[in-house]
Amino acid sequence: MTGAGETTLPTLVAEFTARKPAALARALSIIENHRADCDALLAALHPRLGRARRVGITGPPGAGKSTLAMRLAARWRSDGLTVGIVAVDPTSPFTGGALLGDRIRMEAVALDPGIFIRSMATRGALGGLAATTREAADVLDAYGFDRVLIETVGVGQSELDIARTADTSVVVLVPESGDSIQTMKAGLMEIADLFVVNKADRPGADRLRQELELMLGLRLGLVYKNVPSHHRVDLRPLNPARAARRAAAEPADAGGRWTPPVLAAVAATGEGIDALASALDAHFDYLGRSGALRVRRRQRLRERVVDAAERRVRSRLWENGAMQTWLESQLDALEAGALTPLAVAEALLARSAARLAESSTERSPDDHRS
Ligand SMILES: Nc1nc2c(ncn2[C@@H]2O[C@H](COP(=O)(O)OP(=O)(O)O)[C@@H](O)[C@H]2O)c(=O)[nH]1
Ligand SMILES: [Mg+2]
Repeated sequence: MTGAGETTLPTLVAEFTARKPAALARALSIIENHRADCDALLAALHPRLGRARRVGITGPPGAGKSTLAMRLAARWRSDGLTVGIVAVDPTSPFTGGALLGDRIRMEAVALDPGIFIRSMATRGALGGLAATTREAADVLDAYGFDRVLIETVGVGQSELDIARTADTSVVVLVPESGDSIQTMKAGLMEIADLFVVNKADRPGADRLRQELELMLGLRLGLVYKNVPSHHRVDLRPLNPARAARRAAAEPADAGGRWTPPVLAAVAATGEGIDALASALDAHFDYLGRSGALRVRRRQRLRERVVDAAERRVRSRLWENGAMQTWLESQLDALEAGALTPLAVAEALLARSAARLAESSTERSPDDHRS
């Protein structure tokens, strides 16, 4: 193997195992650029996965996700935990925006070997942005970080896919996003294990919290579920927002359900970060106790196999151009009605069978995963 630059893959893995930061950076570059030995690298790291707690931070651009991530990382560092961060946010890269102005904090972070930040390029992610980000998170996990933070902008399916790869998903909203809540992608609501209303120093934060709690209460049916059935005298209709708030005060109920808490924060000053860290711990405890962690992680593995298989089928079908040419040759018959699209598809698969079954190790590195 030569794809790792001057070093061979076994050397890279050895240096990675010795926790050399340069090896970590190189491993991430191999993943990000889909270099030839990225599959072999991921295979070498696979047995080491699962130690880190993965936390996704998703929300609109400018909501304060990066600021929040830094605060959270600093908080975890003060508990003696190490933190790896992967950020996919073209609008405010980690090295720019808010954090560039905050020299002291950036320097403290840059000098701290217990924090590692990687901003992913969003252009030209060949295997799909979600796949690349997930693999970068794997690398950080394998390296031994206690916490892995994944920052994404909460727009688009790819970002939601990324958020879904975390153990815990935090959705960050700001008062300015209040009006868009109604139109907000249902997906964003669905993935949230925890809501943070950031920029609580601005007007409208309380209202946004109440709206979120109302939506949650209605969606989870807390109005009824929270009324104890044996308290017949207490059957007053409960305000859904209040029910959600009450349920989130003890988010994991006896029935094994988790009610996403709606927290307020001012990431810029660090207000609310302790409560967020505690809520994240509570969620992770809940995941462990309820068995949901194992379910989520097994689901993640299942999806990865499906992803990998589908990606390979697609590239093996079309990579050499012969099938395109053959398909072109069928168009006349299709147009004349002599052949059906389904029949041509079946014939195409039959013609590709040998190619589809080929092992990727028999292939040259450069047709890998295009
Ligand atoms: N007023 C206020 N501004 C904040 C707060 N948190 C972050 N910001 C600012 O919001 C802007 C965007 O922050 P950033 O973390 O880059 O947002 P991201 O795009 O979601 O990652 C920056 O100028 C921050 O300083 C907050 O709690 N209150
Ligand atoms: Mg950001």
